[in-house]
Amino acid sequence: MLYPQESETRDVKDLSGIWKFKLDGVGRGLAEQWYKAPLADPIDMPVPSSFNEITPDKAIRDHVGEVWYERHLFVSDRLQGQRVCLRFGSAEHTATVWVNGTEVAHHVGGFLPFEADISDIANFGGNNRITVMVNNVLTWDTLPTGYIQTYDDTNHPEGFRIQQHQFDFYNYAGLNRQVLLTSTPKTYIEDILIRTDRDGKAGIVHYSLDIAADAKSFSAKVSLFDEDAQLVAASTGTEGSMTISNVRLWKPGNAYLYEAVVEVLDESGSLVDIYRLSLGVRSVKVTETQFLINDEPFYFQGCCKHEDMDVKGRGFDHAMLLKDFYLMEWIGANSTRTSHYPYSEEFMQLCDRKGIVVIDEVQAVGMRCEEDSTQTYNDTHISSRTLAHHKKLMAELIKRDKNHPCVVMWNIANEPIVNEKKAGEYFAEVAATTRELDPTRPVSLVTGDVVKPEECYPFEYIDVMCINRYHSWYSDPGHTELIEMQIVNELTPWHEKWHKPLIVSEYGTDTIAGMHALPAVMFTEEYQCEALEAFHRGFDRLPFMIGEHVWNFADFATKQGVKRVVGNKKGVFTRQRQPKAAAFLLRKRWAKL
Ligand code: GCB
Repeated sequence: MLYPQESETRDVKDLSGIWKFKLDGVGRGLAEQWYKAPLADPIDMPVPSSFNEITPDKAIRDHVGEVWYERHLFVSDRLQGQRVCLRFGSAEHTATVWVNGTEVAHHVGGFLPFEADISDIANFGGNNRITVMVNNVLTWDTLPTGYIQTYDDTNHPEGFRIQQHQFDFYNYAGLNRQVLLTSTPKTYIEDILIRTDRDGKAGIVHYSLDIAADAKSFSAKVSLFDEDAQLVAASTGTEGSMTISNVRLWKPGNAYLYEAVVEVLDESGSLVDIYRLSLGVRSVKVTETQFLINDEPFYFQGCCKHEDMDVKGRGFDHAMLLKDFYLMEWIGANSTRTSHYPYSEEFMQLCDRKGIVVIDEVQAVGMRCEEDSTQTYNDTHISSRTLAHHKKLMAELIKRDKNHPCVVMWNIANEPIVNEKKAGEYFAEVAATTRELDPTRPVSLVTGDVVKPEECYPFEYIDVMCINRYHSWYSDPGHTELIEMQIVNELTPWHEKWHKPLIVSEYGTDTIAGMHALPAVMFTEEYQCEALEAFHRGFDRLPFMIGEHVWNFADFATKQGVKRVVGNKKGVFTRQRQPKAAAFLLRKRWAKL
């Protein structure tokens, strides 16, 4: 799915602003057809933003179920005859959209974009009512997974229910990314697939175009420009290859981007549609002990992140986006993982431009059934329905992110239960689907489970092992002196079993900024530094390690619980993006690596 863009033939209107909003306390809006008329007694709500923390109302913050958004939109007469769409960057987690009372889209799966074609029903030259119902409920059939807990006792009022889930970030919901009104001609470039190769000093760019056509005859032309706007190659047709002699490669920390200008022309040679796509030429390969980008060994260094901030929750914000990039640059990060869901398209574009390498993770998180002893992979928990949804989300993610040079690997899940045989069968299928959709990138899976390597069944089907470890935190609390030995003793057998390279994809300690102790104790800044240093001594002894991602870039919100003090405090920056002592330590280490 192409990112919306303005061009000679396309328009984009940003619908960010204040929308109307209404909580659907007991879920009667659909039955009462709230989409048929303006919402009764709405309040104001910003878009994009999570709705949870905008008001002081606990009922809104903790709401489980449906919420409704509405706004009026003037659609210009000029757009008559165009393909006019509403495009949602992300609605968490399920959304239904109506325009003037008619349903135009339904999408399951937050974090990924979807659009609604309103060309045939929009009131051109007049006002239109957009109504969106967003549901934040997670079930065993959705990703992330979750379930609704209800109570049948005298300690809870009738109807009391909570959303249970086995993941460690706040279930912020709503219209979290921009909503846009887009228009293209009816014959338009629907999708572009770019794959790149190298041949000596030359770069080869293979392309294939999907053109949605309402006219039978058209021709396509692709021109490739370098960063100085010089034409370096060109081709015609909906499929082809172009050669760039003396190619400038896209490299980590040194990104070079070409621009493909794709044009569709009618029989008389007049322009019908035009789209400009940034692309980078680079290769990715995995050996038993190395991750090669452009045939050079690459070591992943950086932090995992979250889309998380005060007030807006997971709401998209340009200022925070850039703040985080400047801090990633300052700390010396060359990579990140989109833990635990696809990040905004704007984030991916910046990674392309700044040369930040990305492990792109789908929202397969919380895949654990720990409330009883039942197996996780069965028909009542993680079932064939979850698997079908998982594959659909992989397809949507790959469709969205396939052309980003920054994306070097697809991560198909974070910390699912791995030691059931059925986990092997489940992830064999997800990995196969992923490879079928994109044979050019390796596949990884993250485990945090301390099991015997041979009992991590999904690892048979992936290319890179990602392992999360919290020595001296969740195990042996207080004993940082054990970390180096445990890392070496524990990780070596994983490589001996699987002969695949390994990234420690999470390690860290909760740390309250400004808390100090000597000797160090848990939760102090000294303890975080001591632990990270000990991990690093271990990592430096393991030749099959290809990366270290600290958990986490910044403190972030979680659900409330006895293990969390106003959220997860494992950030090396605070939630307001101020450095803890560990940030300086990492900056020093990563400058040297
Ligand atoms: C993990 C999870 C991450 C948590 C982290 C922690 O293994 O992948 O989502 O936030 O541990 O801090 O416990």
